[in-house]
Amino acid sequence: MSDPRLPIDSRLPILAELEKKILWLASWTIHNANHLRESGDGMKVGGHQASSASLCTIMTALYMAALRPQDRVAVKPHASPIFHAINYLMGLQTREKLENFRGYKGAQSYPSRTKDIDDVDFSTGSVGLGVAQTLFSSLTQDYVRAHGWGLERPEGRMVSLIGDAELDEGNIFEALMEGWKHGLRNTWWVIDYNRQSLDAVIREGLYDRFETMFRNFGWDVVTLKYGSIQLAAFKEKGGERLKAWIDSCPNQLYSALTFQGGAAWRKRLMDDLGDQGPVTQLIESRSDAELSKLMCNLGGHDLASILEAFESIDHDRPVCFLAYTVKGFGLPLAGHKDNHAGLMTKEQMEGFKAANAVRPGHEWDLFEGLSMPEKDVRAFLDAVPFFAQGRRRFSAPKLPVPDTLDAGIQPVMSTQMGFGKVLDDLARKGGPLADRIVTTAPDVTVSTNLGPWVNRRGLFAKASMADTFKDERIPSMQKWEFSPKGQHVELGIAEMNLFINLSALGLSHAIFGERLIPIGTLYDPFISRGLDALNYACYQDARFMVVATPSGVTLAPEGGAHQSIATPLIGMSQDGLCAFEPAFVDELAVMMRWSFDYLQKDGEGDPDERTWLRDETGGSVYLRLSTLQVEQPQRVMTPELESEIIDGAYWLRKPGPNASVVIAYTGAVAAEAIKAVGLLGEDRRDVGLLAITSADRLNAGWQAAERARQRGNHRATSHVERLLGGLSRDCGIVSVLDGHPATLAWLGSVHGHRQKALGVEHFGQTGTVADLYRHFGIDANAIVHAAQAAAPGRPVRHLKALP
Ligand SMILES: Cc1ncc(C[n+]2csc(CCOP(=O)(O)OP(=O)(O)O)c2C)c(N)n1
Ligand SMILES: [Mg+2]
Repeated sequence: MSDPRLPIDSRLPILAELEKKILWLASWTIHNANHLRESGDGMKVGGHQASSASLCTIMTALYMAALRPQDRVAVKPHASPIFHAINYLMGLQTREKLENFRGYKGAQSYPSRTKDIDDVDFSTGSVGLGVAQTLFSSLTQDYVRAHGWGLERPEGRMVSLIGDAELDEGNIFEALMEGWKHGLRNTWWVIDYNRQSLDAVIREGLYDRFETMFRNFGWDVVTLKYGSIQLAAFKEKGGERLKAWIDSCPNQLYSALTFQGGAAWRKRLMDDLGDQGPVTQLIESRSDAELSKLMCNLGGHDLASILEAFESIDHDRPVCFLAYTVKGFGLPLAGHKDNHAGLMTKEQMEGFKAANAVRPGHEWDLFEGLSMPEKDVRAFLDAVPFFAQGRRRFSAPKLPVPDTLDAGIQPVMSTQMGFGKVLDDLARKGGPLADRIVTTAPDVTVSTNLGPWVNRRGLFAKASMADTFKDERIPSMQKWEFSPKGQHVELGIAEMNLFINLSALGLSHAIFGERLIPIGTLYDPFISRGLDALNYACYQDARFMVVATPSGVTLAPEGGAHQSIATPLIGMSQDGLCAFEPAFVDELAVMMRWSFDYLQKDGEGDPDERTWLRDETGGSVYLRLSTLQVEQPQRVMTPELESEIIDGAYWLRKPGPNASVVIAYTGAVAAEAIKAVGLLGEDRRDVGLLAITSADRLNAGWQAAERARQRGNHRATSHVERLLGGLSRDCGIVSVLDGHPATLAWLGSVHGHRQKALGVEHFGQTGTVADLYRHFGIDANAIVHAAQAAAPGRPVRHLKALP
């Protein structure tokens, strides 16, 4: 009966039963959880009830009929109870988790790939991001298949269920533009056009804006406005006038009448349309309940129209379904403008329970209250195509990572140059890892030094496109040839798109069973522009490397507007993202090699007892690089040094036994720190120089060791505790970086040392690097000054007075 080849009519009765069941289970989940909360901590479960109900019909049609196992869905955040209810029906969600909806370890408020047990394809929560994720996921599918991978699996559709107010989010428009450029296919967006947002009823005429916009971007638009009951009524005598009235009715009024119900509809329709003739007859021939049913029978609540619309799509062009719905459909809250946080009262729930023929104590029973034989329903569920092949989450084998990476080290160079060299070398040598790397950048490919890689590996496009400049023999450094085998995805400037693209590419192993190693580059300050999307990508456990360059005030004359201050703190605080900031290119090569492995890990979360970090779980990586050319150390990379670089810090100069001060630096200011140690040499003994390669990992290890000790493991010691453990109690620490001083300001707390934390707190000033380091107090002189204050003793003779 669930066979999609069967006529829609034969599936409708059972789908209608399931729709009712799903709405019941979702509503009960919310009510039950709220009831428990009210008697407990008083937290209110708002926002879900009405918002879920408006998508229930559409989701029933999709999950129970139209979707195929290869399709992937992003569900509007507040429709999670419907999603969980569907999964519960299918045996993929537990009663225990539903009873604990929104509680500790219970089913999540918004579908979560990483935290929910049911088969969530894409997490949602921050509105707009899941929508764009489906678009980029479809582009990822095209990328994977164009490279000849995963062809044994059928192509899937990437489906997003979108709240109408969700379309206010600008990132959706940015994504639409990118989709158009890349020839988007296989993407369905279903807009839950209930004309209500969280606070309000939306503007009149939005429909036309939506329709024109989607058509402009090359999408098909399918409107689901009238349900079959309405369509039949329009054919009755006077029906045309009723249709015209519906079409011109303001959103606010439609909502208000929906809430008020049959009698109110009757009064209003009679006042506006009553003609003592056919229209009056059309209205009068219906009871209040029938009239209400007719007026609420919008396209988005009519299973037959929805199924027909979905099943009639026989092409791969992107389609926007604009489905008229009623927020709170089927519930007493339907249509009320304040219903977003509305909940059914106990009395209303009792009535709803009775209407669903659910006996007290049987609320969670799967087949309670159904009017069809249980075995028929079971047989239908067992054969629902979407779920028929079990869990749809894949894995992919790990790609081997070379033992070392060659960064073509020159005596003087920048970390950004080193990054370009590593990729260039990988591109030249080839191999499985190089073939699976996909780079992407928001219009900064050349300026972030991806040029050499792109020259070797080409730009990706579904259709080949020659480089006209090359054909015309015009000399150019960049060979911009597009082909289906290209490995660089060029994006427009929108940084949100960069991160969502990384999110989609970085889930390829799980969604399409084909591993990619995505590397995205951008200017460091613009991380903030795409920050929510970056957070979203990490939350979904997508795996990628983000390389940000240039960074800090070190970009100097490039302009004050492009300086980044907060990004080192973002690197430390972003869960799922491991942040490094190398000073030297040999460090960078070590970090990148380690990262290629780390991106592919998916092991258990037991901490490594040396660092207390949970590296086996893997994650994404952020490299904060610089364009400043600095003298590179002449040294041999030993396994010990490698491991310290990865752990987050090493002594570039070990402090002697009588050290009264140590300098701890990160990144581009290395040369200043080295110079400061030289200047201090005559007046402070045994000064140590600590190279911090990852404040993030150093801090995380320290915090984790502290927690382990609190749990009774007294021997737990982190890397930073060992590094600083040998310093005498009254040794001072000066920390310095081109970024916010708080990044390293915690070092003194590790063993209780006095600390001066230098860094950048203001931005916008332009000048040379020397001007700016002096201006912000992160040059050698400022470091010496801080060292003198941190380690009292005789005045340091090389110290210049601070301006
Ligand atoms: C980025 C972001 N901002 C704000 C919110 C809070 N929020 C949740 S749903 C919502 C609007 C709901 O309107 P709509 O998308 O039309 O869905 P409906 O409730 O009508 O189903 C808002 C503002 C959010 N989840 N994400
Ligand atoms: Mg809405």
